[in-house]
Amino acid sequence: MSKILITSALPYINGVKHLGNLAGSMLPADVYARAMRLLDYEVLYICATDEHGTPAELAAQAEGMAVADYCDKMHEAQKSAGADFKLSYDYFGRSSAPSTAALTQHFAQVLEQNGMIEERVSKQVYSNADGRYLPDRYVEGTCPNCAFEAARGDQCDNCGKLLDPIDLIDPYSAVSGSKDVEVRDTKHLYLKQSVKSDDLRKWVTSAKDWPPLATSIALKWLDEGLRDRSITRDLEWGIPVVDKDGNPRAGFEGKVYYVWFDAPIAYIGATQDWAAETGGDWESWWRTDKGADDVQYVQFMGKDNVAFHTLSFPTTIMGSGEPWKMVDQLKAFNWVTWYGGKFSTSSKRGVFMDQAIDIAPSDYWRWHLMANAPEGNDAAFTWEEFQASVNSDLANVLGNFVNRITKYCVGKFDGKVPDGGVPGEAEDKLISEMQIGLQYLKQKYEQREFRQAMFATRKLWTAGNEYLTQAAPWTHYKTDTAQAAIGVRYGLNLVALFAILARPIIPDAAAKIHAAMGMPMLKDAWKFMRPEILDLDYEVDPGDWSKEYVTNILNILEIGHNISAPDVLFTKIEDDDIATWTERFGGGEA
Ligand code: B3M
Ligand code: ZN
Repeated sequence: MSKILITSALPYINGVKHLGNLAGSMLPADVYARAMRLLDYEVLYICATDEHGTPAELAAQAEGMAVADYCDKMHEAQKSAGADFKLSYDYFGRSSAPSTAALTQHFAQVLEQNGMIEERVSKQVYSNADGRYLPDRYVEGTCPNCAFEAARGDQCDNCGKLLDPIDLIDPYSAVSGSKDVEVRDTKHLYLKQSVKSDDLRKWVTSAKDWPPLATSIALKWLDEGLRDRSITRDLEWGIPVVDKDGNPRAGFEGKVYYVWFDAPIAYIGATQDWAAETGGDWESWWRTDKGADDVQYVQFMGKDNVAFHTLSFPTTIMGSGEPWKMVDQLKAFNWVTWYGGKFSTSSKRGVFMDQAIDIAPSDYWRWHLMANAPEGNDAAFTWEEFQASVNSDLANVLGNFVNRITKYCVGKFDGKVPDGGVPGEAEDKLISEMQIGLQYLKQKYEQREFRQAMFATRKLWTAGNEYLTQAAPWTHYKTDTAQAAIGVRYGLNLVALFAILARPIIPDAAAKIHAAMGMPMLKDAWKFMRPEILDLDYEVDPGDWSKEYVTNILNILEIGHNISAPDVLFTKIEDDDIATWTERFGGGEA
């Protein structure tokens, strides 16, 4: 398979996301997309803002804006936050685009034709003062479980219990505050997920290369017995409900589809919008009858989104009976916590993307968050560990290495890759470390094991430093310049290699090193990480990563090629910085 479709969970529109959201979906998707592009796969990375639902209406109302205007503004804010973090989306779309509306209505129509959608009557809170039904968070009242007086209709913030609005004691409207509310019967559409339980179980259990977190969440829901879900809501903002012929549905005036029904469909809608803008062929990515059966489709998301992607959305797709591409690998993440607790804007705990970029360059965050990706467990963010990642990994290990050898070459060899010398013990040791390390790294990227990929990267950097210490060109220089030359030459080739390996993780530093080394930013520069496509004039067993092959990598710069020393790549984080940030954003004291 040479085509990889990547989507990361669509960030909800009501605010720029915090570092935890970034680390659990968009950032790993980006690192993966960049790594796979370097490995010469054809990659399409699609994301979008998720713009429907009650939180969007409520947030707009709180800002005194029309919902559509609010969404325009927040879409731009999220798009620019993504650009600041160098998220390399091929397209960053919007679930409010006409493409997604048309697709959503199409799916609803075919699902109904296939008997997968049913009208049911349910009880709901109606506000006489507001003249409307109050969905989810539009109702507040006293929690039946803990007596907390400001529980939201969908969940109590005090005891955490999931609620149904009609269970609230003394309910009132969150829109107007009016207590003049009553429970009435109302119609909604239900997606008959239960019908698909067996098919879903078969699909989930046969899925390959999903982390246990994803599979276990899906199976837990299936084991508990899948319930049919209401896919409409009493809201103005959203996609209008249609009947089985695609016409406005009688009795559903003032209702729209539930945000979680249309949001995953927006993956497809945004791909259509990408195609319209670029002349691409969206069907070859999404329709298995149009070539998408050759696509490897990988989704990235936090664990709270897994049920929707393993059960509801697949029900939509399967239930349509149409040849849509389904996810192949679902990479799910645990939480990044703030010193073990929750991120919270209101109580000044945690950092949001727009603030983070003001205090440190994106490379620093990208490296730290990926080296500590919440894969096996939740991962606590602390300022101290952030400082340690930047200072020891980036500044001391990588930065120092690049600096040391490029400066030395500029000083003693006129900034030219020097000839001469015979490889010996130090080079042999380096080559065998690279044989193992490069192969391992490539495998970890392909398996989407980000902590291990970062660990492997750091290990290669360390091996480089150890090599320089052993080869010690500065010691040999006075007595044997040829012996010094070989250390410098291998050192520079390592810099070139590290620049390429840095591209998925720390793209800004990578670009600086590429520039200093006079290397073009080739799209497929990492070809030499993929022996099977590298056009070599000798035989290489891809599973082997032979000594000859790795030696070739470490001699890729031409003799006499000009290099320069890059400016400081990473500035260390001082204890004073940590004190200032802790004061501003909270820290271990809470
Ligand atoms: N918007 C994530 C969230 O807000 C949700 C993801 C949708 S993915 C189709 O929790
Ligand atoms: Zn409660």
